[in-house]
Amino acid sequence: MPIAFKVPRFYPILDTALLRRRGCAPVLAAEALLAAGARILQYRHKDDWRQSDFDTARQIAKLCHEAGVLFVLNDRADFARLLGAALHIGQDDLPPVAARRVVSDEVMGFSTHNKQQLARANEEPVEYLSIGPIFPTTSKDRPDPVVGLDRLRELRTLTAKPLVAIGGITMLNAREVLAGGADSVALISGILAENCDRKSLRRTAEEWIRLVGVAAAPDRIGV
Ligand code: 3NM
Repeated sequence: MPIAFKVPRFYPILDTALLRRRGCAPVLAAEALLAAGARILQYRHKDDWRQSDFDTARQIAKLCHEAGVLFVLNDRADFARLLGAALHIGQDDLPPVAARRVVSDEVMGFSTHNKQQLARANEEPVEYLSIGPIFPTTSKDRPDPVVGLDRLRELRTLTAKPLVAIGGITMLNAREVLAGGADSVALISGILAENCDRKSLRRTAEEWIRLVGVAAAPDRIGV
């Protein structure tokens, strides 16, 4: 398992369902994000996987690999292994210990939504945790109850692992989320520009990077 993993502060997620609804091609969106300077990129496909979805993931994995950017696949340990990708799993996926046996040497992230889950997840063999939804979101089916900024500050103290905040994060609230103790902000709708052309997507990502920075947060000491 990689040690001392640091999660980049700007964590864009390409959600295939939202991209389709907005008429955005995932590979073009990935290219724009990489051109802007993203250092991590997740591919999230919640529908049944077709060969074309796997091919798209493979193309994006290759682009990330060439750019030295961490490519993260959501949910599917088997496909992550085939692509040499990092893996992000949720509470209803393969448990972390089992997933670790599939993607032995890759970075793994694990979603949590409340205090109990976060405390338990802290003991799991994963490199980073996520917590959310911080604010109301329309990008996830049946989201858990909103965590909010006050509880984020409280939950931060439960783990020294890198903590990614997700859910309803926008350019207006992102800095408060980081000030609340998150190491990174993960974004689905926030990375989409009004128009899905390469230039607009790149400009939006550049704006995000100017706002939150791209580098990983420094080590957290004494948590
Ligand atoms: N996971 P947006 S909230 C994928 O609570 C996801 O773990 C969440 O999308 C969690 O940035 C969420 O558009 C949706 O709000 C994030």
